[in-house]
Amino acid sequence: MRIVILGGDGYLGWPTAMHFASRGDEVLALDNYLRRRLARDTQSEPLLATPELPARCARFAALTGKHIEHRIVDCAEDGALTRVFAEFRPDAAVHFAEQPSAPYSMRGHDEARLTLRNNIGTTFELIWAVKRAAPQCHIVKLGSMGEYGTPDIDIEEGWIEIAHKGRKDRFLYPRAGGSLYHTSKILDTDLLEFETRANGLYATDLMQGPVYGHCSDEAKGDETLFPHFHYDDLFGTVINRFAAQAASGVPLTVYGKGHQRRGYLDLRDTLQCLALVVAAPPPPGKLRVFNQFTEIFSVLELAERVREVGRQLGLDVPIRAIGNPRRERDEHYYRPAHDGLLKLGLKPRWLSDDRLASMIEFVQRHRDAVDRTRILPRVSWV
Ligand code: USQ
Repeated sequence: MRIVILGGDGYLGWPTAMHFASRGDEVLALDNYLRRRLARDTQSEPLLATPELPARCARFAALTGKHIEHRIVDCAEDGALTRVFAEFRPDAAVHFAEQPSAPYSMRGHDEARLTLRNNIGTTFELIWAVKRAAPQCHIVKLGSMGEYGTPDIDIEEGWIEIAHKGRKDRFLYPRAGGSLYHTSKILDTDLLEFETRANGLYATDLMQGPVYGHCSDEAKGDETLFPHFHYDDLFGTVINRFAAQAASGVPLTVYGKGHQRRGYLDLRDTLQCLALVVAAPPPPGKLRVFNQFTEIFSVLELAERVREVGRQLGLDVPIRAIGNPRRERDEHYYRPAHDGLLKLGLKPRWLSDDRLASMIEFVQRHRDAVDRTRILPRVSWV
């Protein structure tokens, strides 16, 4: 297949590019290095300085003989994607080209504005590129489980049937984001739903939970092919952060009581989900939604798992509850459905001690690069 990846330099985009290229697909990775720039601007650079796309693609080709084409392009720029799509004619477009951090989006006016403009702008341009240049192309957009918030009822997969005054209809599941970032994801889901319905497009939205892991199999252990590993408060997700904290002797930063529950998945399972979804496009005209996670944990359960694995590695890993910088419930009901991807064939990898140990050991090898000043939360929305 011909697969274009928007945000092909990112934590998920780069492993996705390697994954499809390894299978023999023709892959084009697009990126404008926005995430690298935002990380520099906020003193939140990843643990290792990852090579830019030309060097990564060359290294991957030398290691595997597989080719990843790349282009430095701003996906939100007027018409840029349409020009790329007219030339490349993708069968599928995987859309990661969004500002992905909730704390970054809550830092101030400029960060909120950038998040909103970039995330809606890239989705808008993608939809028009498909409409104008590749109408059969399957749009696979990364959504977020955080779009739903933590309602006091079961969360369905994207759609819910509502009975009201004796009549029934199906609607997008009600959503309530916990940050401006999550709200931007709600808006782009609504945009994609409308355009899919109005124009008979092929589209899937993946409501993904926080991802963990420092590498995917396709990197074959070569650290120059690992994705950006963020352990900072802005771009690091919680399990990666806890692994880095355990490795560098920083107490695990549990926000609030730590009872907040989320659905998590291994980076390698993100790749598995994408491959399954791309192989089975939905019928045209109706947005398909999957809830993309494999296991639910509370933050405290995660901290205890990391402490235990740290202990097995001979590390003393204290847990420190700190005031929650976010406005989120830490006691709540949480029962989201997630059958769709399992029915497509997903074989989940459960969070294992081995995976946690290899993440901690990875950070230990680069312990000197850890900057402790970027671990405690620097942004509060309370
Ligand atoms: N948390 C802590 N301590 C920390 C960091 C986080 O207790 O040091 C807590 C947070 O308060 C939250 C949970 O861990 O309750 C998850 O936080 P996170 O930073 O791992 O994830 P989040 O900000 O929600 O965002 C991440 C990705 C985002 C994706 C989202 C999926 O950055 O792109 O959309 O996960 S979800 O969380 O389901 O919305």
